[in-house]
Amino acid sequence: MPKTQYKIDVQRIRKDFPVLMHEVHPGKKLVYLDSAATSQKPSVVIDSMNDFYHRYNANIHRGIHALAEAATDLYESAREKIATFINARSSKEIIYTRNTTESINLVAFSWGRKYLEAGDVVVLTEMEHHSNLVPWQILANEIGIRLEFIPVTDDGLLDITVFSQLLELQPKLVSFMHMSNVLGTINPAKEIISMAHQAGALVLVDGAQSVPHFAVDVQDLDADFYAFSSHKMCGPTGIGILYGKEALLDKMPPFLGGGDMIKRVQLRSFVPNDLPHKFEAGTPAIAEAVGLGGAVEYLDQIGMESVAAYEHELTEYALERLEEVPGVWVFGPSADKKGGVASFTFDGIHPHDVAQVVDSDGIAVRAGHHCAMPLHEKFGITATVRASFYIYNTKQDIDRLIESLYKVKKVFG
Ligand code: 7TS
Repeated sequence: MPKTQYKIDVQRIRKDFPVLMHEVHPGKKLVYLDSAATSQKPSVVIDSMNDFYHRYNANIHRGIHALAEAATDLYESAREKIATFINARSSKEIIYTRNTTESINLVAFSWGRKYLEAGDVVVLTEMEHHSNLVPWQILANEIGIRLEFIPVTDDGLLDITVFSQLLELQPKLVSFMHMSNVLGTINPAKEIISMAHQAGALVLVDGAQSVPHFAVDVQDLDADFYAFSSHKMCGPTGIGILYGKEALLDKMPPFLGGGDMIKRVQLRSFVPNDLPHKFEAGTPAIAEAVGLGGAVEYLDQIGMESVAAYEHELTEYALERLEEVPGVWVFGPSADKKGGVASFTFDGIHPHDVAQVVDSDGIAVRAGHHCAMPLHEKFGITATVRASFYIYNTKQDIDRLIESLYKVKKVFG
């Protein structure tokens, strides 16, 4: 991330997140360093959902009554905000799903089953989250597609030389994470997409860790599909997004069948609805869409350039301070190539033990394989401790973590 000026008043931002005011153990105020798992929610998001249930609750796209129209307007205007946020050409290219996982499964199920045949190559990477591995493994078992992987180097980067060689296999699809949830690596998405396109492949990007943390422009990237989750970007759980180029989505068969995704149904046949509704079967997460719209507005007001620059400063500081602790080994590249994630091991101490001791100090970190077992295997470990940062974290939060790590050393050292 480039060094840019930012205009973030972190103390003011912290006041927007009610959960940060609470003590999680007596006398221990929460230090939340687990935003890569899920972010905290600002009051504007919580209030927008409460307001929806207090004043507008109705099902969408079906009633003619005033509330149904208001609910539909709110649901659709959130879609417009999301389209603008990632610079999609049209809100028809924004499909509401449940999360990143469902967005990727939608592409595998609908596009994959229509366009992939036995022997076709899909290129993934060794750093993927399970949600961008298992859907393709299911297709490999079912159809016989062949999976190839861009290797991860020792310093946590994708090996682009091997990627160019894999492109000689003429893959149908390349799918990779924009930012790693374990290493923090920000992958060179534009370069990978352009190389894949030159080789004739389509590209799906897992944006679960990128959209919340830096500006993403799907047109500039020229991504064919881009998946992300609301809950990691200040929005509620239960809703996610699949962006897809209209021409591609238009030709894809529906994912789930049922109400709302159809124009007409007869006993033995149906006519699918237009985009984006073709992919939204059944009553969707309406209040959650409203909440996500609020989250997008909130992030937009802070400015994604400022979010990225502030998190970069925190990450640099965290890596410096972690290096001071004897026995701590941080994975992934240097701060200039990564986002706000620091995963580490602590000599001879199990990550779960580390997490438990720091929790007693009110500090929330995650310990485990972070749904990236193959990546951990690659590094010869089964688990790491992960601290991840967002706009509401401070350097004092990191100081408290470091202090607590010295305590861990005392207990287990
Ligand atoms: N892709 C990446 C890069 C992720 O980090 C995650 C969630 C997902 C996909 C799946 O997102 P979901 O919203 O569908 O669950 N990552 C994590 C994590 O690192 N800790 O908890 C969830």
